[in-house]
Amino acid sequence: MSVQTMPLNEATAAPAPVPLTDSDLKVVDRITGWYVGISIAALTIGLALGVLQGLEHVGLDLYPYLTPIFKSYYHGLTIHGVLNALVWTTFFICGFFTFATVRSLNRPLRYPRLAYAALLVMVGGLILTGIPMLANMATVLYTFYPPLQAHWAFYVGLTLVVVGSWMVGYSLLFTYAAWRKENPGVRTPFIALACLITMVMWQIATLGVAAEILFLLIPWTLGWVGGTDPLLARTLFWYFGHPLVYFWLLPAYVSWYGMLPAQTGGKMFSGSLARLVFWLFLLLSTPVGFHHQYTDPGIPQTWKAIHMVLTYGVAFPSLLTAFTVVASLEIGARARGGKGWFGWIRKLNWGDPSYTAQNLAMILFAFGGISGIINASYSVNLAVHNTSWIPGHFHLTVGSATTLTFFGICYWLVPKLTGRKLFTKGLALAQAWTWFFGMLLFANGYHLLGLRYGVPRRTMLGAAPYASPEWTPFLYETLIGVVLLFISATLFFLVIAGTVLLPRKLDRPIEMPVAEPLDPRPTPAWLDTWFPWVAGAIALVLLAYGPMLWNLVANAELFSQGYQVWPR
Ligand code: HAS
Ligand code: CU
Repeated sequence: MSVQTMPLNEATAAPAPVPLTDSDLKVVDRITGWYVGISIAALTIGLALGVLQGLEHVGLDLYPYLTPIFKSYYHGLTIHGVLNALVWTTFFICGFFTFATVRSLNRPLRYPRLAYAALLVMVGGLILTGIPMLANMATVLYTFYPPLQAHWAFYVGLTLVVVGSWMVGYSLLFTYAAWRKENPGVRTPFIALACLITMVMWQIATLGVAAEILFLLIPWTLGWVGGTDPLLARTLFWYFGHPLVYFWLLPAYVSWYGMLPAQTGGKMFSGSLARLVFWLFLLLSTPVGFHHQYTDPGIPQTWKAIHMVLTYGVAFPSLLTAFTVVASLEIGARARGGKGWFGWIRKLNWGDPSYTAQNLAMILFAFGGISGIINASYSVNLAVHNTSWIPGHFHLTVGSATTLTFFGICYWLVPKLTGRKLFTKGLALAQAWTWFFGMLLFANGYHLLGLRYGVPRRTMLGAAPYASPEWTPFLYETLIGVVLLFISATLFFLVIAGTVLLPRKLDRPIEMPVAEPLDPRPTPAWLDTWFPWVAGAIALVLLAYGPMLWNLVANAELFSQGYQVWPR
């Protein structure tokens, strides 16, 4: 008996399930195609600027030669951060989730027009953000900390991108509600449940940045209020900023748990554990933001300590993931003849670029996770905060766990959406491996520079008068990493462009990979119940943020004027 089709309460009169037709699938594929296309276009520009930053750090500043377009290192750094960290991720995730949820529920979108409207709002927001950013009127980096002040359109555009992503979430939740009515008592399929939990977490998280932009930044840039309160703004930002990193990570987990085992002949080690991990992220992702503000004055140590403890709590579901996902892959490798304690690793599906990219992403994430756990310590953080250690950490996480996994997903999703063969397996494999080695060197160099020499982050190191010759070997290590990453990025665009443009039809249709659980029995009902988890998440946020936010709002002083300190 199939797990997902067994009604637990057959007496309930439910509306008949709505079948998923080819034309419904076309709608979803079209929407997904737009999101994925836009995300890759944004990444192209973003990665090119990353190369310029790497070169600047070894004293090769190319920005003076590019002045008609890119005015300075900081202009480039802003575009790099916004396009890679905010646009590539958010657009890709909205497309991937729409695709995966509909297929997982096996039901059409409840309101396709809402999904189209969401896409339009997000694109409108992107254009509005992009114009002042490209015009050097919003060189405020991707965290846009006040009192740095961007053009108002930058903030309004970002707000629209967030509102559009909410609409994507509503579109999926309405679809789920309709599915639930038609399938009372049936366990939600894992992939759909995991996407929906992530979207609900995103709704809670984005309240912080929405409040920051709407109540503080927009009135301030439009001159409606005399100034702003940087500490309150930073606190609202990081309320959002930490769960933002899990919004980047969890789609990779959807794939690692729900899809990747099937790509190497394995099974999901435990369906219950996989669900528990996602619920734990809903519960614990948000009330940890003060770990980004350990050095901020004005927030008492007690609150920082509480958030530290909760941060160690939210690392726990990732530790569970490390063990269970590896076990799921091992099942596949052993079924393919793998033997020994570690010998089975050779039998994983290393010939498939989609699989390989994601497995390499997981290995890099093991290192990125370790540096995260180091950051999380209140005392050790003081040694690494605002140093190049932090970009070392986040290039292994969002730049590898997320990005390399999304590349791997593209290697089956783009052929699926276009009906064309992947161009070519060999190049795509080379892409994954060059990213892996490039990022290892790049991140290792950055971690060491930050830890040993306190090399600052967000800084034009090539022009720093305090630069020391001791930095040089590590900077050259990062440069080799940058060159490999440049080769890798070029290969990625070649593979995608070749797949989309060359008329080489698929021999066989591709389906979304879906990993079956090892134990086919239904997971316990409490792992398919929203109320306690959502209520718990809200309660924890209120406890961990409520008193401090209340205090900051009650004592808010809109004293700070805006600054535009960047070179024009
Ligand atoms: Fe972080 C700063 C703490 C995870 C991203 N983080 C950042 C910033 C970014 C970022 C962008 O506590 C900079 C923000 C800025 O601009 O200022 N981070 C953590 C902790 C975790 C963590 C505790 N971060 C992430 C993820 C990110 C991300 C995920 C993006 C996707 N981070 C911090 C802190 C700061 C910070 C402080 C502030 C620093 C400062 O001073 O400013 C944890 O969630 C990590 C848990 C992960 C693990 C790893 C599990 C391993 C797995 C893979 C297993 C695979 C294996 C290989 C073993 C415990 C799941 C198998 C191999 C085979 C062959 C089969
Ligand atoms: Cu964080």
